[in-house]
Amino acid sequence: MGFFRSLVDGFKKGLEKTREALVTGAQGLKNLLTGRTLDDALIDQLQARLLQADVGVKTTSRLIARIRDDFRSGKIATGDQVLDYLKAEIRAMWPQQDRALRLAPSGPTVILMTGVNGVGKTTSIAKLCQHFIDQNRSVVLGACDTFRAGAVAQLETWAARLGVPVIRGQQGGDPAAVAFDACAAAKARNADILILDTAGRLQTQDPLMRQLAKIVAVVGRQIPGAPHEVLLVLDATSGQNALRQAEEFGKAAGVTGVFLSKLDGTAKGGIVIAVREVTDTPVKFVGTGETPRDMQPFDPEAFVEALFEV
Ligand SMILES: Nc1nc2c(ncn2[C@@H]2O[C@H](COP(=O)(O)OP(=O)(O)OP(=O)(O)O)[C@@H](O)[C@H]2O)c(=O)[nH]1
Ligand SMILES: [Mg+2]
Repeated sequence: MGFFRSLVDGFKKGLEKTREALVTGAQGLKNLLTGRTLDDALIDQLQARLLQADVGVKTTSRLIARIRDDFRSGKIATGDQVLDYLKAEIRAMWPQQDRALRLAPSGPTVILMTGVNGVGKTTSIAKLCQHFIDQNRSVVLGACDTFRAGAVAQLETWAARLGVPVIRGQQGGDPAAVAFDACAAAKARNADILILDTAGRLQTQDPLMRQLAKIVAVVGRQIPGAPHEVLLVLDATSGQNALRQAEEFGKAAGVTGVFLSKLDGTAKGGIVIAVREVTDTPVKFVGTGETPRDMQPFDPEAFVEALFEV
C-alpha cells in the first residue's frame, strides 16, 4: 500500500465520526448535495452543516459567500459542483506550510509539550516517542510536570513500555530544574530527541505561563536553539475552546506547532479547518486513539481526501 493511501486510511479511521456527521451519513453533505439542483435553501442547509462540524464561522462564511456568488452568476448550478468546490477550497487552505518537525542540526532536538489540563500531552508524548523509535532515533523524556500527583508515574509507565529513560525531579519541585537536568542527561547520552512533559495549565494562569517561559529560557541556555519545537496539544473534542487556546498559547509560549489530539473522539473534526483559520501555526500531528501508534503526521491532501471519500 502506498504511503499516501495509508495516510488517507489512517485519517478515515480517525475521522470516522466526523465523516459520518459531515459527509457520508444520512445528514451528510453527500446525501444533501449529490444529484441536487442548487437553490438558496440548499445553500442555507449546507451552511448549517459546516457550522455543526466546527468548520468555524469565518471559514464557513467565506465558503458560503463564494458559493452564493457563483450560484447567482450562474457559474455553478448543482450540488455536485459544490462538493468539488468545497474539496478544492478546503485543500487550498494549507499552502506549503512547513509541517516537518524542526530538528537540531547537531545535538539533541528538544520538544516541549504544552496545553491545558487533560488534553492529551502525556499520551501524545508516548506517540511521538514511538514515532522516533520507529525512525531509530534515541529518546529521553523529561518529567517537568511536577505539579500533578501521579504525573511522573504516568510518564514513567509509558517510558517503561517504550524502553526510554525518564529524567525526573521532586514532586512539587521546580519544573525548570528538571528541564535543566533533562538537557544535561540528553547531552551526556548523546540522545537524538528530548521531549519535555509539562503540567496542564490554563492560558489564563499567569504563574504557570511564566513557569513555561522559564523552562523555555533554561533549555535555550543548555542546548543551542532549544526548544526546537513547542507543541501545543489541543483536544479536538473541545471544539471552539481549542481555538481560544491556540490563540492565547501562541502569544505566550512561542508555539511552533499543534498536536491535535482525540480526533477519533469527535464528530466535529472540522476543528482542523477552524484551527488553520485562527492561527498560522501548523497542525503537525493528529492523535486518533489512546495507544502510541494512534498518531499521524498531518497531511492536508490526505485529510481532505479522507474527509470526502465515500
Ligand atoms: N480517544 C483518544 N483519547 C486520547 C487521545 N489522546 C489522549 N487521550 C486520552 O485523554 C486522556 C488524558 O490524556 P493525558 O495524556 O493524561 O493528558 P494530559 O494533557 O497529559 O493531562 P494533564 O497532565 O493532567 O494535564 C487519557 O485518558 C488519554 O488516554 C486520542 O488521540 N484519542
Ligand atoms: Mg500529563
